[in-house]
Amino acid sequence: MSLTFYYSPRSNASRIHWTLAELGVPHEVVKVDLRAGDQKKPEFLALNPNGKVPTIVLDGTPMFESVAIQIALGERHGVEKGLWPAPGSSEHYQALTWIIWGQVTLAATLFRYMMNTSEWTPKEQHNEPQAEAALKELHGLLRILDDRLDGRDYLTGDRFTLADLDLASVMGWGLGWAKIDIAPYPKLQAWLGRINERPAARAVQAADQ
Ligand SMILES: N[C@@H](CCC(=O)N[C@@H](CS)C(=O)NCC(=O)O)C(=O)O
Repeated sequence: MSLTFYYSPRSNASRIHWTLAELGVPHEVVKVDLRAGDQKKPEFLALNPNGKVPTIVLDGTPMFESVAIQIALGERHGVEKGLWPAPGSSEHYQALTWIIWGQVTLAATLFRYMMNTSEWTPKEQHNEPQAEAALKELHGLLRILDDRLDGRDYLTGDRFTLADLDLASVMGWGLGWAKIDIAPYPKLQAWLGRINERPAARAVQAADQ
């Protein structure tokens, strides 16, 4: 088994850093200096033509898109560690549903809100009605998540999985950045608290500073 992880701190790669810490899988880390433009170098583009992290090379095969990497690592190493449900189980289908929802629906809405409000995007590209619509949609999604966690400690039941990790990671950067108060979502708030207390989460947050 060989695994090389192309990483940059405080980026989308942090969730994979956290996953690898949870799994305790041996791997090599290659730091990609995004400010210096390492991600645009031909040798990196040959692995990921998008020029983005995270990227991994798993037994010689390059992979990109954090959610695809999460699922591959979960299926390969997470099942035996109890961090990913056995393929074909009901929990597996639930984990797939929520991990993809986190990316395709929740993160995309957060991103839309960000594009219309952030100081990182030029003001002339901001659109107030779009921002308002995205924020309203976001609150609807947080309500869905809070309801999902009613009577469940984690997304698929009483066991933490990499789906929880992935969504909590989106929340970590997104909600903090968007300054969204999650007090109206107490189950969501308690779930985030439980996840962020995990030793691997604390270790990675400290290393990411
Ligand atoms: N959808 C991709 C997004 C990856 C992404 O946007 N990575 C950013 C860091 S957060 C990046 O590498 N940016 C470098 C660049 O755009 O030049 C994923 O989830 O892996």
